[in-house]
Amino acid sequence: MASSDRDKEELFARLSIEEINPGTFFGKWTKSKNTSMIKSYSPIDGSLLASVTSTSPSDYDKVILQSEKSYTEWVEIPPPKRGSIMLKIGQALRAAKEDLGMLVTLEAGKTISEGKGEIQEMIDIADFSVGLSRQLEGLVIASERPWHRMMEQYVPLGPIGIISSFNFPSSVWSWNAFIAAVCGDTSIWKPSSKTPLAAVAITKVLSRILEEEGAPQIFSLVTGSGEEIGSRMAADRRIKLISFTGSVQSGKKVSQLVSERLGKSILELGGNNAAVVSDNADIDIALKGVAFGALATAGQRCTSTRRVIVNDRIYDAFIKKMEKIYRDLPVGDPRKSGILVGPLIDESAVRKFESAISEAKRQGGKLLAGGTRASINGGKGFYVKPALIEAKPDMEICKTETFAPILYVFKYHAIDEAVRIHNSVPQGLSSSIFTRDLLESEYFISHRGSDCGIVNVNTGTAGAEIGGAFGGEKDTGGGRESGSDAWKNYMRRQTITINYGKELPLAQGVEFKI
Ligand code: UN1
Repeated sequence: MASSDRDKEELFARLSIEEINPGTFFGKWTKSKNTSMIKSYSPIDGSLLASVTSTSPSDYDKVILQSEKSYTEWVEIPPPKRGSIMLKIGQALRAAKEDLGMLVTLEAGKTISEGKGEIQEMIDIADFSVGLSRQLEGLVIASERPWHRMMEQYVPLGPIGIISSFNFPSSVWSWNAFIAAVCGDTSIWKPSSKTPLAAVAITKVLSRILEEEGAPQIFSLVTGSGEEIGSRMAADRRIKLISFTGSVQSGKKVSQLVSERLGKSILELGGNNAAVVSDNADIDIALKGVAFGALATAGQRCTSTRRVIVNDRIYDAFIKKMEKIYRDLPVGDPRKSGILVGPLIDESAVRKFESAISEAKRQGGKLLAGGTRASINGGKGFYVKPALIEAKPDMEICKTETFAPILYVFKYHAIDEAVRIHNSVPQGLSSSIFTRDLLESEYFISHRGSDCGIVNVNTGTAGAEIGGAFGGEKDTGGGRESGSDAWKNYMRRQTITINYGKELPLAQGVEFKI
């Protein structure tokens, strides 16, 4: 446990993190001159962890040129060989799991278990990418013309850009970077300015493995604000795909810049996820699933449960139990064992939490538990007592995503009403129903049910495995990353027709005599 300055110093030494870190990597580390410093503060106690030099415009160009050059070498390595390098990367991450997990705890304020879980998620996607490296398959399609064959294959894109968010400072990047790597792409990472250290530490681990393997440096790093570097990347034609994780508002700007140049994008934007708790639910499972969904990462996940829709026959009993969970919640320093809710990322997140609660009250909501600042670590750090609010589904505040632990509770009578409430928000990432009734569960997962990209039964909205495609509909942006066939986003599709005959028959029976 990095409880003292000495522990922190030792951790930083093992991860080769300095007091002032270069924030630019393009095969070598560079501290850009005359640029602003990005200061990484720990939300645990507000202390300065270290600083990172942001990337200057001329160094940004060097990064792109190096990524393009690395691509020309990397793309010539057969995919299964790329996979065996990813195997080594997965092993290196296993070896560094404790240290990297602790860094995520220090920088993002996650509990120890969640910090390690985040590194495990990277290891999982590294393993997945190894298998995938031998399964980048295409199709053979029946041709309508004699002596013709049609095929479909996927070829690499080139350098791609990944703009990641503070709440998953490493794993969401790896969903993109590792899959793109076995597909043959190189990647340029711009992490959140709230969590640049995790990105520096991870890039150090990975660049060492690539060097040992004699592979080109395919994982580059740039740092700086979204407005500057993020927008530059989005508008840069040399970056074939932008994968963006963040707010709906920023996602719309990124999407406009990318589509202006007809580039590709993957958008993983906000969620406003709900759980339906039926009177047929196993109540203990439902309580745990809803609580984890609402409270993990202090409600700062895209997948966090923000609304719970409870059947009126069990409403009172369920809410009473939920209130007790909220009243007894261990909020505190996330390095301590037993703590379930750590701090929010910064002061502005606390302010947004407070103003959403006042707004909810103004719109008719009733605060059942929590909803105030919590004084931990002598008032330093950004802790709050998660809020449980009885509300009405049509309240405007319940349709917006506040990136903080606020759970709105609604009542329903019939399942179609629950689904209507569920789908009545602009966002569409994750959803869940707790029920042991097969008919209800089938209804919820059918086209009549949840309108989200992720639909769960008897497990909460948060905590997806890497094996499935991750992403959502409506304002969530429609992107898919991580498992399943999301790899296809990191390649371009070619439809190929081969004539191996002695004539030139035309499709659709068209005649053309010369
Ligand atoms: C996010 O919040 O951006 O499903 C990603 C989950 C995690 C990933 C969340 N595996 O909650």
